[in-house]
Amino acid sequence: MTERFTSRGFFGKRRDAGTDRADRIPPGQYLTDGFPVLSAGPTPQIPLETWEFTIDGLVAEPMRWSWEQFQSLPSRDWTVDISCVTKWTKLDTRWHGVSVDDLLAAVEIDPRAGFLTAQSYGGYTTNLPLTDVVNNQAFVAWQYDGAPLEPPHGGPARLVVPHLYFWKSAKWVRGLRLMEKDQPGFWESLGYHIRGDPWREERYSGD
Ligand SMILES: Nc1nc2c(c(=O)[nH]1)N[C@H]1C(S)=C(S)[C@@H](COP(=O)(O)O)O[C@H]1N2
Ligand SMILES: [Mo]
Repeated sequence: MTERFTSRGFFGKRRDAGTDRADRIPPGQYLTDGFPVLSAGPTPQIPLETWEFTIDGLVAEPMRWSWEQFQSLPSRDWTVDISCVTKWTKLDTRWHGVSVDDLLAAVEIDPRAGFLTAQSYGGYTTNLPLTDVVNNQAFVAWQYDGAPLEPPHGGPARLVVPHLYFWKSAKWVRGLRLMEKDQPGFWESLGYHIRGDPWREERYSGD
């Protein structure tokens, strides 16, 4: 079902690890070694016994995983650079989790679906085109730097879409809803850019 996206070489373009660090910092950003916490509300407490992850919307049959089922999906380590619209960039962040490709492989996507909304425990949402989450560009992580992801940073699990501003990386993610049209999420409805590419400085709507 993802073959309509897979043969296009320009997705998932990765900056080489050998590149000078300066070349990895998007325009207007500064480097940080810290890991600031940015949350629009309180950190939700989600017991693993009740945690679940759902893919629904424009799919033949919605799919749902318990925590235990989710942990048994194929997962791997990821090392990625992240950039927040508040202007910090952090290089070589280390995560462990499952690719969105492997999650989408579990459902039959309606051909009309072109976008999705990531939905979080606590009510946060953010919208993404499907083309920005396939081909190993995005993953759902439950470990950061070799340890369980801390709740303030989105634990038990968060979406990570490293090539877009970090507001697209929904913390406490509980599912993906596939849609025909791009529907602005939380920050996007408040004037942030609909896509949020840091290399194009897509910070606010109109940029
Ligand atoms: N559920 C949820 N996800 C969220 C947010 C939020 O408020 N709620 N903030 C976003 C923003 S603006 C940023 S920059 C990053 C911050 O992640 P961090 O707190 O781990 O640095 O999470 C994003 N994901
Ligand atoms: Mo942010």
